Amino acid sequence: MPATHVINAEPYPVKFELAATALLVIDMQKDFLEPGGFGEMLGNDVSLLRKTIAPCQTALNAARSAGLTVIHTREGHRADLADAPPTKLSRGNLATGIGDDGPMGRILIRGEPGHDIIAELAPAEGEPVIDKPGKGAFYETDLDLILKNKTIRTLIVCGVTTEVCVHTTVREANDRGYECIVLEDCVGSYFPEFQRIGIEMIKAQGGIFGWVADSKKFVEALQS
Ligand code: C5J
Repeated sequence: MPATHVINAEPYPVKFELAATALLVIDMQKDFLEPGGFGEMLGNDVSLLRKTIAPCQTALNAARSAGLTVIHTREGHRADLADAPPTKLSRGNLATGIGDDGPMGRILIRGEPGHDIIAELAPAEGEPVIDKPGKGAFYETDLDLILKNKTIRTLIVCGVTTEVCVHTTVREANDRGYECIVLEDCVGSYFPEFQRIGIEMIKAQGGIFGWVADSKKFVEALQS
Protein backbone atom coordinates (compact mmCIF):
# COMPACT_ATOMS: atom_id res chain seq x y z
CA MET A 1 0.00 0.00 0.00
CA PRO A 2 1.48 3.39 -0.94
CA ALA A 3 1.88 5.80 2.01
CA THR A 4 -0.91 8.37 1.63
CA HIS A 5 -1.35 11.49 3.76
CA VAL A 6 -4.08 14.10 3.96
CA ILE A 7 -3.31 17.79 4.29
CA ASN A 8 -5.89 20.09 5.81
CA ALA A 9 -5.71 22.54 2.90
CA GLU A 10 -8.12 25.06 1.42
CA PRO A 11 -10.54 24.95 -0.29
CA TYR A 12 -10.77 21.36 1.00
CA PRO A 13 -8.49 18.65 2.44
CA VAL A 14 -6.46 16.82 -0.17
CA LYS A 15 -4.58 13.49 -0.25
CA PHE A 16 -1.00 13.11 -1.40
CA GLU A 17 1.10 10.01 -1.82
CA LEU A 18 4.66 10.30 -0.48
CA ALA A 19 6.29 8.56 -3.43
CA ALA A 20 4.38 10.74 -5.92
CA THR A 21 5.00 14.09 -4.22
CA ALA A 22 7.84 16.59 -4.54
CA LEU A 23 8.66 19.70 -2.56
CA LEU A 24 9.43 22.43 -5.10
CA VAL A 25 11.42 25.36 -3.70
CA ILE A 26 11.28 28.24 -6.17
CA ASP A 27 14.04 30.85 -6.57
CA MET A 28 15.10 31.26 -2.92
CA GLN A 29 18.15 33.07 -4.28
CA LYS A 30 20.30 35.84 -2.84
CA ASP A 31 19.31 37.94 -5.86
CA PHE A 32 15.74 38.07 -4.53
CA LEU A 33 16.22 37.81 -0.75
CA GLU A 34 19.38 39.76 0.02
CA PRO A 35 20.25 43.45 -0.39
CA GLY A 36 22.12 44.31 -3.59
CA GLY A 37 20.43 41.76 -5.84
CA PHE A 38 17.87 41.85 -8.63
CA GLY A 39 14.94 42.32 -6.23
CA GLU A 40 16.45 45.44 -4.73
CA MET A 41 17.50 46.78 -8.17
CA LEU A 42 13.81 46.60 -9.10
CA GLY A 43 13.10 48.95 -6.19
CA ASN A 44 11.82 46.38 -3.71
CA ASP A 45 12.29 45.99 0.04
CA VAL A 46 13.82 42.52 0.22
CA SER A 47 13.24 42.23 3.97
CA LEU A 48 9.57 41.46 3.15
CA LEU A 49 10.61 38.13 1.65
CA ARG A 50 12.82 37.03 4.50
CA LYS A 51 9.95 35.91 6.73
CA THR A 52 9.51 32.95 4.36
CA ILE A 53 12.94 31.54 5.24
CA ALA A 54 12.11 29.90 8.59
CA PRO A 55 8.84 28.27 7.35
CA CYS A 56 10.68 27.06 4.22
CA GLN A 57 13.32 25.49 6.46
CA THR A 58 10.55 23.75 8.42
CA ALA A 59 8.96 22.42 5.23
CA LEU A 60 12.32 21.39 3.77
CA ASN A 61 13.40 19.54 6.92
CA ALA A 62 10.04 17.76 7.11
CA ALA A 63 10.17 16.78 3.45
CA ARG A 64 13.73 15.47 3.73
CA SER A 65 12.88 13.47 6.88
CA ALA A 66 9.87 11.94 5.12
CA GLY A 67 12.01 10.97 2.12
CA LEU A 68 10.13 13.25 -0.30
CA THR A 69 11.71 14.33 -3.57
CA VAL A 70 13.05 17.87 -3.16
CA ILE A 71 13.69 20.09 -6.18
CA HIS A 72 15.06 23.65 -6.19
CA THR A 73 14.85 26.25 -8.95
CA ARG A 74 16.91 29.34 -9.73
CA GLU A 75 16.00 32.12 -12.14
CA GLY A 76 18.98 33.34 -14.14
CA HIS A 77 20.84 33.55 -17.40
CA ARG A 78 23.98 32.50 -19.24
CA ALA A 79 26.96 34.83 -18.83
CA ASP A 80 26.63 35.82 -22.51
CA LEU A 81 22.90 36.58 -21.98
CA ALA A 82 22.05 34.60 -25.12
CA ASP A 83 19.07 33.04 -23.32
CA ALA A 84 17.68 36.36 -22.04
CA PRO A 85 14.96 37.92 -24.20
CA PRO A 86 15.87 41.52 -25.12
CA THR A 87 12.46 42.53 -23.76
CA LYS A 88 13.40 41.14 -20.34
CA LEU A 89 16.78 42.89 -20.41
CA SER A 90 15.34 46.30 -21.24
CA ARG A 91 12.25 46.09 -19.00
CA GLY A 92 12.14 48.70 -16.25
CA ASN A 93 14.91 50.94 -17.62
CA LEU A 94 17.01 49.86 -14.63
CA ALA A 95 20.27 51.64 -13.74
CA THR A 96 21.64 48.22 -12.75
CA GLY A 97 19.81 45.45 -14.54
CA ILE A 98 20.25 41.82 -15.55
CA GLY A 99 23.88 41.12 -16.47
CA ASP A 100 25.24 44.31 -14.90
CA ASP A 101 27.75 44.29 -12.05
CA GLY A 102 26.22 44.54 -8.59
CA PRO A 103 27.40 44.00 -5.03
CA MET A 104 26.83 40.22 -5.37
CA GLY A 105 28.33 39.90 -8.83
CA ARG A 106 26.53 40.21 -12.16
CA ILE A 107 22.77 40.46 -11.58
CA LEU A 108 20.84 37.21 -12.21
CA ILE A 109 23.76 35.50 -13.96
CA ARG A 110 24.45 31.80 -13.37
CA GLY A 111 27.56 31.17 -11.32
CA GLU A 112 27.55 34.61 -9.70
CA PRO A 113 27.18 34.82 -5.87
CA GLY A 114 23.80 36.58 -6.11
CA HIS A 115 22.35 33.84 -8.31
CA ASP A 116 22.99 31.19 -5.68
CA ILE A 117 20.36 29.83 -3.29
CA ILE A 118 20.54 31.38 0.20
CA ALA A 119 22.68 29.41 2.67
CA GLU A 120 19.70 28.66 4.96
CA LEU A 121 18.04 26.62 2.18
CA ALA A 122 21.09 25.23 0.40
CA PRO A 123 20.25 22.16 -1.70
CA ALA A 124 21.40 18.87 -0.21
CA GLU A 125 23.49 16.36 -2.15
CA GLY A 126 21.36 14.74 -4.85
CA GLU A 127 18.53 17.31 -4.87
CA PRO A 128 18.03 18.55 -8.44
CA VAL A 129 18.51 22.28 -9.05
CA ILE A 130 16.65 23.57 -12.11
CA ASP A 131 18.15 26.64 -13.77
CA LYS A 132 15.35 28.48 -15.52
CA PRO A 133 15.56 31.48 -17.84
CA GLY A 134 11.93 32.49 -17.31
CA LYS A 135 9.45 33.00 -14.54
CA GLY A 136 7.86 29.57 -14.95
CA ALA A 137 9.92 26.56 -13.84
CA PHE A 138 8.64 24.46 -16.77
CA TYR A 139 9.63 26.92 -19.51
CA GLU A 140 12.78 25.73 -21.34
CA THR A 141 13.83 23.41 -18.48
CA ASP A 142 13.84 19.66 -17.85
CA LEU A 143 11.59 19.92 -14.77
CA ASP A 144 8.65 18.11 -16.42
CA LEU A 145 10.93 15.28 -17.56
CA ILE A 146 12.43 14.89 -14.08
CA LEU A 147 8.98 14.87 -12.45
CA LYS A 148 7.62 12.35 -14.99
CA ASN A 149 10.64 10.07 -14.51
CA LYS A 150 10.04 10.14 -10.76
CA THR A 151 6.26 9.61 -11.32
CA ILE A 152 5.51 12.75 -9.32
CA ARG A 153 1.90 13.97 -9.45
CA THR A 154 1.73 16.42 -6.52
CA LEU A 155 3.89 19.48 -5.93
CA ILE A 156 4.21 21.12 -2.53
CA VAL A 157 5.22 24.63 -3.53
CA CYS A 158 7.43 27.11 -1.62
CA GLY A 159 9.47 30.10 -2.78
CA VAL A 160 9.40 33.60 -4.19
CA THR A 161 7.76 35.63 -5.43
CA THR A 162 4.16 34.61 -4.95
CA GLU A 163 2.59 36.49 -7.85
CA VAL A 164 5.50 36.06 -10.28
CA CYS A 165 7.53 32.84 -10.35
CA VAL A 166 5.36 30.90 -7.91
CA HIS A 167 2.13 31.75 -9.75
CA THR A 168 3.61 31.20 -13.20
CA THR A 169 4.97 27.80 -12.16
CA VAL A 170 1.75 26.72 -10.45
CA ARG A 171 -0.24 27.66 -13.55
CA GLU A 172 2.18 25.78 -15.81
CA ALA A 173 2.04 22.75 -13.49
CA ASN A 174 -1.76 22.87 -13.35
CA ASP A 175 -2.04 22.75 -17.13
CA ARG A 176 0.37 19.80 -17.20
CA GLY A 177 -1.83 17.80 -14.81
CA TYR A 178 0.04 18.22 -11.52
CA GLU A 179 -1.76 18.89 -8.23
CA CYS A 180 -0.21 21.93 -6.53
CA ILE A 181 -0.38 22.61 -2.82
CA VAL A 182 1.04 26.05 -2.04
CA LEU A 183 2.32 26.63 1.50
CA GLU A 184 1.17 30.16 2.27
CA ASP A 185 3.85 31.05 4.84
CA CYS A 186 6.58 29.59 2.60
CA VAL A 187 5.83 31.89 -0.36
CA GLY A 188 6.44 35.62 -0.30
CA SER A 189 5.90 38.83 -2.20
CA TYR A 190 7.41 42.31 -2.04
CA PHE A 191 3.76 43.53 -2.10
CA PRO A 192 1.50 42.46 0.80
CA GLU A 193 -1.65 42.90 -1.31
CA PHE A 194 -0.22 40.71 -4.10
CA GLN A 195 0.59 38.04 -1.50
CA ARG A 196 -3.00 38.07 -0.23
CA ILE A 197 -4.61 38.13 -3.67
CA GLY A 198 -2.08 35.67 -5.12
CA ILE A 199 -3.02 33.13 -2.48
CA GLU A 200 -6.75 33.80 -2.91
CA MET A 201 -6.47 33.24 -6.67
CA ILE A 202 -5.00 29.77 -6.26
CA LYS A 203 -7.75 28.41 -4.02
CA ALA A 204 -10.74 30.32 -5.49
CA GLN A 205 -13.41 28.60 -7.59
CA GLY A 206 -12.95 25.23 -5.91
CA GLY A 207 -9.15 25.38 -6.21
CA ILE A 208 -8.81 26.64 -9.77
CA PHE A 209 -5.00 26.31 -9.64
CA GLY A 210 -4.67 24.05 -6.60
CA TRP A 211 -4.72 24.13 -2.81
CA VAL A 212 -3.34 26.37 -0.09
CA ALA A 213 -2.00 25.15 3.26
CA ASP A 214 0.97 26.18 5.42
CA SER A 215 4.18 24.69 6.81
CA LYS A 216 2.49 23.61 10.08
CA LYS A 217 -0.30 21.78 8.23
CA PHE A 218 2.29 20.18 5.96
CA VAL A 219 4.27 18.86 8.98
CA GLU A 220 1.04 17.66 10.62
CA ALA A 221 0.03 15.87 7.42
CA LEU A 222 3.38 14.09 7.23
CA GLN A 223 3.07 13.02 10.87
CA SER A 224 -0.51 11.76 10.52
C1 C5J B 1 10.79 37.79 -10.13
C2 C5J B 1 10.65 35.57 -9.24
N1 C5J B 1 9.94 38.28 -9.23
N2 C5J B 1 11.43 34.54 -8.89
N3 C5J B 1 11.17 36.50 -10.09
O1 C5J B 1 11.23 38.51 -10.99
O2 C5J B 1 9.53 35.69 -8.82
